[in-house]
Order: sequence, then structure tokens, then C-alpha cells
Amino acid sequence: MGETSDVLRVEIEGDVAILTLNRPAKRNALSDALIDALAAAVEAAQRTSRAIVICGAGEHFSAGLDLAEHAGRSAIEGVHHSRRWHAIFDRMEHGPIPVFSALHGAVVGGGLELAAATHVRVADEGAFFALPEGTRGIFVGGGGSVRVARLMGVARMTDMMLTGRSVSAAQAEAWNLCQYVVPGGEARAKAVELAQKAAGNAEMSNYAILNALPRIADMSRGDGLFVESFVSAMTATSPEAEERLRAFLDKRAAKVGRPQ
Ligand code: 1HE
Repeated sequence: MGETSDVLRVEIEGDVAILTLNRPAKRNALSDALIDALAAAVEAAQRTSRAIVICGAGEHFSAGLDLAEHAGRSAIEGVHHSRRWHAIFDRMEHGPIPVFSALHGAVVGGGLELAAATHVRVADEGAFFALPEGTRGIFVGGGGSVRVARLMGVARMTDMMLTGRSVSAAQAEAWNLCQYVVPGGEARAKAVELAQKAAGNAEMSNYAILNALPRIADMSRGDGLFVESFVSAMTATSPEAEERLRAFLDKRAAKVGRPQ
């Protein structure tokens, strides 16, 4: 399992690896060291755990890019920096196990880009979301123009980037930036609970959900339906699927519950 470092705390709860961004004095600004530690911990968890939760220590999830480190970068250094974030976030998004994020306080700039690369976002009701890149004289570089724009739409992202406005958790949920809003202080526990649930799914189903759905979303309808048939058939013929289907038919498996 990934080692706890100065800037990232790693805890294991059953099948779930909980990764805590741990630079509270700098509002969990994403320094190179923190991004490297996150990459190593995600890679390790993908080998040894069945789900990941990412959260932040202190008052905020993350203030985004570490602006102190970014100040002196040349253009080519900026490109390499951005491509490194892309590689790490891609590996997470298209990885073998689901990643949940627990969001509180500021979810800003690169912090929102990181959250957008996770599969399920759970926000405290007091969380706030912003893309202040325009006001800082820079641009998104951690995949936001692709992931954040696809989640909430180009017009909303354009508005947030042009005006630097902050958006509440309730608004973020209505805009599809997060899937859950919970009472203050409960995001981490809720994210862990959801991660534990997902960790109990068949490995092949989770793999198909994480890897087939976003690819099919990028395809034409006809291609998507064609690929779906093959993913569906492949997933259903695993021994784990057979056992789970048999368990339901033998009345050994839980029924679907009503919404709470
Ligand atoms: C930082 C950073 C940072 C705080 N890089 N050091 N992100 C931003 O433009 C957001 C900038 N941060 C803020 O607006 C505020 O810090 C917060 C709203 C997030 C939190 O406010 P607060 O009052 O709790 O904290 P603070 O007093 O502003 O900050 C505490 C310390 O953290 C202070 O350092 P100190 O040495 O004076 O104590 C801050 O300088 C430091 N700090 N945020 C470096 N971001 C891949 S491209 C992505 C592009 C982006 O992410 S752009 C968005 C950047």
C-alpha cells in the first residue's frame, strides 16, 4: 500500500484506501510533491484496494494549483506540468477501481479538476466551487476544459472562468458538478460508505462501468450500442457474475431497496 508522506495521508479501511491531501496550512494547494504522492498512492491502491476516497485535511478540499511553484515556470515547463496532471488524472479516471471524492470548503481551480477526475463527488453543504484562473492570468491545465466542461456545460464553465464567481454546493449539484450534498462535516463518511458499497461489486462490472461508460459517451450512438453489447456479454460470463445471478435466483442476495 502507498506510504503516508508529509503531504498525503494514506489510511486503509477494509477494501477502501482513503487518501487525504495534507497541506492544510497552504489550503491543500497541489504542489508537485503532492501530485507525485497522489500518483504513487493511487497506483498502489489500484493494486491492493477495491475503491479509493480522496479528501482534504483542514478547512478546505483544495485551493488548486500551488501558485507559488507555478510563478516562475517557462511555457515548455508549463506544458510538461499540465501533461503530468493529465496522465495522473487519466490513470485514475480510467483505472480499475472507483474513486470517490469528499469535498468541503474550497474546491477551486485544480482542486475542482482533481475532483472532476474522480467518479463520484460528495460535497458538504458548505463547500464552494470556483475557477479563478481568469483572475490569476492563467488557464485550466489539469483537464478541466474537458472534464469540468463536460460535467456542467461549456457556457457555465465560461461564466465561472470569466467572472471568477463561487458556486454553492446546492448549485453545483444542480449543475452536475457533484452527485451528493450532505450536511456539513459528513462528506468524508458518506464518501467512505459509498466507496465500501462499490467495493463490494463484481470487479469486472466496476471495470466496465469506469472504462466503458466514458468511452461509449464519446462514440456515435450506433458505435456505442455495438460496443455495449460486447461489454455486456463479456461482463455477464465471468464466474463472479454467474455466482451473483445464481445467488439472487436462490434468494440469497439482497433485493433492490426503495430510495431513502
Ligand atoms: C496558496 C494557495 C494556492 C492558498 N497556491 N498557496 N487557486 C486560487 O486562486 C485560490 C487561491 N486561494 C484562495 O483564494 C484562498 O486561499 C482560499 C479561499 C482557498 C482559502 O482562504 P483562507 O482564508 O482559508 O486561506 P488563506 O489565508 O488565503 O491562505 C492560507 C495560506 O495558503 C497562505 O499562505 P501564507 O504563507 O500566507 O499562510 C496562502 O498564500 C496559501 N495558499 N491558496 C499557493 N493556490 C493545473 S492548472 C490549475 C489552475 C489553478 O488551480 S488556478 C487556481 C489557483
